[in-house]
Amino acid sequence: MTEMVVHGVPGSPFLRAVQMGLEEKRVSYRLQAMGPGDSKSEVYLKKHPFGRVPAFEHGDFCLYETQAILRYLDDVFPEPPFEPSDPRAAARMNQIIGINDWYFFPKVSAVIVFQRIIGPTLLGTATDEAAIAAAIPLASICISELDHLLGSQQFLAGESLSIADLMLAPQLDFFAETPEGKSLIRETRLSAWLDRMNTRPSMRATPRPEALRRAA
Ligand SMILES: N[C@@H](CCC(=O)N[C@@H](CS)C(=O)NCC(=O)O)C(=O)O
Repeated sequence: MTEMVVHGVPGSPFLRAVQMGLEEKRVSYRLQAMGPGDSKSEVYLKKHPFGRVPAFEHGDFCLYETQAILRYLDDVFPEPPFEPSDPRAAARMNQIIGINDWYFFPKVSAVIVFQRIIGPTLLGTATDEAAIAAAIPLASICISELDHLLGSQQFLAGESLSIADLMLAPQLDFFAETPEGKSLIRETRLSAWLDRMNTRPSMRATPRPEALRRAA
């Protein structure tokens, strides 16, 4: 089979979402592990001109943007399906991906997880408490809305795993390492969903590096 390669910095939730997708499909792949600054290197920018991770290769086909990669995997390897056949469930999945990509990751997790864990642990920077405080209102909206959309379902877009779960589980698992994330998620149904996700072999096979697993 043509080799699949995923480039990324171990611990990145977007990278982990793609790795989980590959694990769920039981497809073998090679992880090309990068260091924190490598995403801006001349070589890597040829793969991903925006300098983000992950980047993906399937033979001579190169792709970036996590949801595009997961949708491609789902088209190439149909079982188990990652996209609900019911139009409303599929729309919910897409809505949740949008919440992650537009609100939760860039304005909440990238601020709070960076300030509490990545900066102090990997870069030796001090925590900016004001930046965290400014992100809390939107963090509350994100968590309460995701909890509402999950409702009593097993998975975010219904009764089976979808791209929404693959993208949100690594994000919320990392966010839950921060005191803010822990306290926001604790009383919601997302907490049990995250526990269920954490029992899946795809999450167990893709743990964050030890340094990023310590509670902030
Ligand atoms: N829209 C992109 C977002 C990817 C992204 O922002 N990844 C983060 C890591 S989780 C990143 O690359 N941060 C900058 C860096 O590592 O240099 C996707 O879906 O793949």
